[in-house]
Amino acid sequence: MKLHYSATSPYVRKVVACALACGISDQITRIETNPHASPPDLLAVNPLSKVPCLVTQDGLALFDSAVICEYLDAIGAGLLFPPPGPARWRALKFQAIGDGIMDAAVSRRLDMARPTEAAREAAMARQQDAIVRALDLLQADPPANHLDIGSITIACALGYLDLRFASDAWREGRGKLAQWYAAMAERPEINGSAPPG
Ligand SMILES: N[C@@H](CCC(=O)N[C@@H](CS)C(=O)NCC(=O)O)C(=O)O
Repeated sequence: MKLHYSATSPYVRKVVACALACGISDQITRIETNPHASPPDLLAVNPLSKVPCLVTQDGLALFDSAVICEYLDAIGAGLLFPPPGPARWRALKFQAIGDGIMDAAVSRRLDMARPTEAAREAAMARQQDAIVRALDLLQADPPANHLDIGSITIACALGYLDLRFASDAWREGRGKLAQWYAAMAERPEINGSAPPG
């Protein structure tokens, strides 16, 4: 397995710690990666240009850290994600708190490095590029037509683009994805959870 890796990323560290805990770290080859430079070999496996990204023996590209850790636990010792019950919800809640601290701290550090309007514009353009690449991936490989956590999340993400960035015209050139979303948006679960207005 190959792990797109950055030594200072707390999310990468989480994955490495899980691999050690599962006894499978020797199966992982680290690929030193600067995600902020959007290197082509990272973009080829993760349109969001983020580390960690794990490419499995079967060639499956997995991100983000929560997904990778669950995968490693499934193929390894299987001790890190307790079965459904209070211990599981508590462990997942702490994962969410830890991830939330990382999100806030990493974002704070990036903002410190962006004192000017030009730097802010560049950061916004970088986010937009990530969205466009992710939309292209979804157009090429749309989620399931039935409800699962993946299709629900993608439908909510596309709904948010319509709500906040209606002028972005994300449907242009992405007919397959637009069709997929139109069908999903009619489902009572997606329709019934839409913001008012
Ligand atoms: N939710 C993701 C966050 C990963 C993340 O934000 N990684 C940072 C490095 S610490 C990154 O790759 N940033 C590049 C970018 O945001 O463009 C996870 O849990 O893996």
